[in-house]
This record gives sequence, C-alpha cells and structure tokens, in this order.
Amino acid sequence: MLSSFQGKLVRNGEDKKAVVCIEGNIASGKTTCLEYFSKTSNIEVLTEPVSKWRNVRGHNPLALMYQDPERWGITLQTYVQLTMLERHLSSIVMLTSVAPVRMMERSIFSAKYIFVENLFRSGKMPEVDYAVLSEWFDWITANISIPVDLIVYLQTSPQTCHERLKQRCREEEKVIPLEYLESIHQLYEDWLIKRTSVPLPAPVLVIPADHDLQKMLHQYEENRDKILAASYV
Ligand code: D5M
Repeated sequence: MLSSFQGKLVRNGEDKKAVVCIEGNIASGKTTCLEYFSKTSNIEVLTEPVSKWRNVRGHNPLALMYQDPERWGITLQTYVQLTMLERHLSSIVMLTSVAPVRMMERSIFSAKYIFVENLFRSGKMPEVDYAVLSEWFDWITANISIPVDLIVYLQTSPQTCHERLKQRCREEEKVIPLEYLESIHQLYEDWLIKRTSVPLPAPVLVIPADHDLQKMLHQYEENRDKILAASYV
C-alpha cells in the first residue's frame, strides 16, 4: 500500500504494477485500444471518467465547457484534475487484480499539458483561472507520487479524428470544429514528438492510428510485447 517517502505518497515495492497511459487526440481510437487489451489477462484497464464529467450531481460540466469555455472551462478542468488524480491513485490502491500492467486512458498530465493549455492559449481561459489550476497541478505533482512507466501515443491526423467524431455522434461534441482538434493535435505533437514544451513523465511509444480497425488491431498485437515490457523495468 501507501506510505510516505521524502514527503510524497508512494507505493510499496511489492504492489508495483507498470502503469501505461494511452494518449491521443479526441476520437483517436483510445477506447478501441483499451477494449482490445482489456481481453488480455496480464493487462487491466482504467477508462477515462467521462461519465462523471457528464454527470456530477445532475450537472454536465463537459457540455457546459463546450457551450461556454470562458465561463465553464475552470469548472470542468478542476473536476477533470480531481477525477484523473482519483484514477491514478486507484491504480495504486486497487490490489484485487494480479495483472502486472495497468493501462489508463489519458492522464492527469495530458489534462493539464494539453486541455488546460489549449483553453489558455486560445484565449478561452482567464489568466487567473489558469494560475489557480497550475498551482493545484504543481502542488499535486510535487507532493503525490504519480508513477507512469510508458506513454502510448495514438498518433492521428486531426481530419481522421474529425471523421470519427462525427460517426460517434456524442451530443456534447457536435459543436467541436476541426480547428479545435488541430490545436489539441499540435499540443500533443509538441509534448510527445517534438518534446519542446513540458516534461515527459515516461518514455513514449508512438503508434500511427489513422488506419482502419483491422489494421489497428494488428498494430496493437504487434506492439503488445513492447507494452508488456513496461512491467520489467
Ligand atoms: O474524450 C472524451 C471527451 O472528453 C471529449 O469530448 C474530449 C473531452 N476531454 C477529455 N479530456 C478533457 C480535458 N482534460 N478537458 C476538456 N475536455 C476533455 P476522448 O478523447 O473521446 O476520450
């Protein structure tokens, strides 16, 4: 379980599971990837808590953020930060599974480095909101150990994501224009490919993800060993 080391909340050695975060643009195919690996006995998966973002005590902060980002961006992002932290910590305290690898959909890092950053840079988040969120994020990452052993980046073109987004037809997302996906894409590329922006919490495995389902499943299989190798380090 949990103990304290140099002021940070940490895992004991015997509980250590490798944590693999699946990252990528909206509708890049993360759910399909997680579903594929969820059928594997030595990998357990944790999905993004989107249902919570769509219903917190009867409110839908995800829809509100898309309708009026200046007003509701801070509300959604505060809740995303909390729920992603819960996800990371649940990967520490859930001891029921013996799977050596835990696969998570996105991370507290992309919530901050991609989505908060995008709101701020596009002028849709007031500087004071950005400052408060950044203080929270800096405190959390300085005081709580959030282990990530590998990032799998599903690299897509924004156009592919736009097409997939239209197909999945989620009510809140009908307002998302191609330009939004282009901005998210650019931030992901800066973070995980060019590595010019913010620190990387783990090594990155890039999987090109513009292909059809069959080819994607084939690629996941091809990369299975590299993903499982995260548990040997
Ligand atoms: O993301 C599911 C939905 O949640 C999609 O509309 C994007 C949105 N999302 C995900 N993370 C964030 C953050 N941190 N801020 C704002 N909106 C977010 P999907 O990519 O389909 O898993």
